[in-house]
Amino acid sequence: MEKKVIFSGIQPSGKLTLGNYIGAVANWVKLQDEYDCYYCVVDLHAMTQYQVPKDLRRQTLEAMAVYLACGLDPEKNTLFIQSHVPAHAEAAWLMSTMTYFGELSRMTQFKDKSSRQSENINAGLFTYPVLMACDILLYQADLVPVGSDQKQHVEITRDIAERFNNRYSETFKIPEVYIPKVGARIMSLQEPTKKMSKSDENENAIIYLLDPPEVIKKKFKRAVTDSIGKVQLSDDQPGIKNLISIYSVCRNMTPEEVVEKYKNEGYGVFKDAVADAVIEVLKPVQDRFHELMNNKAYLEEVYKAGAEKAERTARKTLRKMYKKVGFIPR
Ligand code: ATP
Ligand code: LTN
Repeated sequence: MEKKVIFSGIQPSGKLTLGNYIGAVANWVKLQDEYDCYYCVVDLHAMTQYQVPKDLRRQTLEAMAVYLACGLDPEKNTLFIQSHVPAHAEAAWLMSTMTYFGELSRMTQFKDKSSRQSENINAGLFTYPVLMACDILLYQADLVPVGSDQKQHVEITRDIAERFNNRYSETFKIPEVYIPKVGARIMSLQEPTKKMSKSDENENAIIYLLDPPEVIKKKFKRAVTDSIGKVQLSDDQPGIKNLISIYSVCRNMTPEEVVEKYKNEGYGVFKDAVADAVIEVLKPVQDRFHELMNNKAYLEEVYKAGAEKAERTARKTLRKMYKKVGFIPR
């Protein structure tokens, strides 16, 4: 039986965070044996915020190195860079003609980002979900593993795909979203009611995957908690709840088991334990990352082979799309 297909991606819009790891990459690693996986560094998407060209180049390569360092095997997965496969941008134009202004206006990411970057509400920020839909649909993906902030984008992908299928006959697989049970939304360490996001200006709010141990310790020590003073799962304690999720994922325990273990400890002790758990998980990732960044030739080999393989699959779907809408083949 053929393996089911997975597609997912991360924007190279900054240094990858613990949120990206727990919400996305750590799950990708778990899925790589069972599925035929396409994992992409979505540089076209990153352009919806201004990127300094040389930083974008570095961040793209670093994201690729992080994928490998976290344990994604290039023999089992197709690892590639979005701009290397032009079919994504081509498909996005066509699909944008089948996506409505009204539905794009309802996207919470668009609303959030346009209030955060009010000086640069570009058209790409608005049509972002169309390109994301094409990423997924070109590979006929069954499953899209993402953090919970991306659920709405997978839903609109399904709507667009169904619309195309209804209008032109069955063309796309309708994908399902896959969200982890714990860690689907790691929160900012400084404002625990907000998502930890790599484009946050406050560095203390974010654990970067490449933060050295002392920095991780310091950031957790400074993490905002509450005056209740008890390690327990309560909506009135978003800071503690977030730390419990992080610990629980890193130590492979349920949140309830974590509470049981730390319910009689103070926040200081618990924060140190969380920091240690994160440091332990990130240590091998960081070691491998530094090795990989010293071997650019290998990284190039991986993303080139990935692009070739991705291109074949994507072209096939794009050709089908063009034919169905009535474009004359060259
Ligand atoms: P940006 O701040 O530039 O929008 P981001 O940090 O939100 O970036 P993305 O590249 O948009 O990261 O997200 C990549 C993947 O990581 C997505 O699957 C997203 O759901 C997941 N992710 C991002 N932040 C978190 C988080 N705080 N908790 C859980 N998952 C997250
Ligand atoms: N929008 C996603 C990144 C992304 C993606 C995708 C995720 C772009 N294309 C396709 C899954 C599938 C984000 O995390 N901001």
